[in-house]
Amino acid sequence: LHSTSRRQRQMCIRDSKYVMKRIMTGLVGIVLLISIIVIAVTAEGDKRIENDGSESQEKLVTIGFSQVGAESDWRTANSIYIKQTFTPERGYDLLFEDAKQKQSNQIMAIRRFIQQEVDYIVFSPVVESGWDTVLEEAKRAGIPVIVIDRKVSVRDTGLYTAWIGSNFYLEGQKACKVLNHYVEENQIPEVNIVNIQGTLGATSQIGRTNALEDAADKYGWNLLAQESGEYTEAKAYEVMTKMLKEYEDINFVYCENDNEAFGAIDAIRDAGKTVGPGGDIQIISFDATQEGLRRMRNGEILIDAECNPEHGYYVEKVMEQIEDKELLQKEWNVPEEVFANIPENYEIMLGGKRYTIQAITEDIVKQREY
Ligand code: GYE
Repeated sequence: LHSTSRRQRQMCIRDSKYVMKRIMTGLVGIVLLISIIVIAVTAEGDKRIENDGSESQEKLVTIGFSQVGAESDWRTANSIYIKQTFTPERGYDLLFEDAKQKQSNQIMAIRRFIQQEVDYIVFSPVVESGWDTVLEEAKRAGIPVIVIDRKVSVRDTGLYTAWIGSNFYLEGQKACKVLNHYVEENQIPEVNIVNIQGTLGATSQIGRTNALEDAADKYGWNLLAQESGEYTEAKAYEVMTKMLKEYEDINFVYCENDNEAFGAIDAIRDAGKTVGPGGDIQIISFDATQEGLRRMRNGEILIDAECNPEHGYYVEKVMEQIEDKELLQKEWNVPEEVFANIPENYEIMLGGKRYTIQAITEDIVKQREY
């Protein structure tokens, strides 16, 4: 019995050892399995966090944007449209730099963008010349350059991918044609016009000034004086004040943007003269900003050729074409209108094309965003 019981005990012990071993093996297995699952889940989680971080950063397209400055209402609107287009929510990281109207600041900004290895460089050049070197550097770095608003004049047009902006000469031609219409209708015997120019050397200045010079030749206007108002209200006030002292018989001022028009209007009034219907001097302007159109509605401005500042949409279109490796278009002209303080719309013909001159209304002023 004893031996039996011993054997039985031994068997029992063996059995329980066996059972224990099985349990232990099972436990180790479970622990191992749990550990593996925990490690796997954690790793997956980590990976997901990593992915979230890097993926969204990877996805953001970096744009280095060098803006001319903040010299005018038009410029402010242009900056707003760029900032509204290139937001992080829309997949962009916009590096916005204000050059304060200095080309040297723009060149420095572009060099910084190259160092930062941005995906695109977008800029509005303050003047046309002097860009070859820095654009060659961008090209060597393989960064596409999109020029907006004013143009660059470079030896090799391959130094930039595309340009988006206005036909400034056409804007000037339209304004002059409307002015001629006004002169004929009102039987004004003599046009004594002064020209407050934009920033000298800027494409917008060159186009608008050339259109006026050509129109003065064509229609026989006396172009009394030309001087830059640097696209600012303050400078235009100064220039107009000086011109009024020099010439007594000015009856038209051709300002190359709205802010210059505002400065000129103040100078005219401070000199004891009047603007608008029945007044001494009539104002021609460009941009058609909200304030410009409001002043037209008030009678202060006679003609305002619109300059469309909404470039963001087109910049994005160009980028899409670059991404798809199918750049269809190098030069993009934005659509624009002409407004005048007239009772009714009418049409003009220019280069075989028809353009509507819009009579200013309260609705047009209200609809204008900036
Ligand atoms: O008309 C003026 C701005 O180049 C089109 O620059 C741009 C001009 C715009 O300062 O208001």
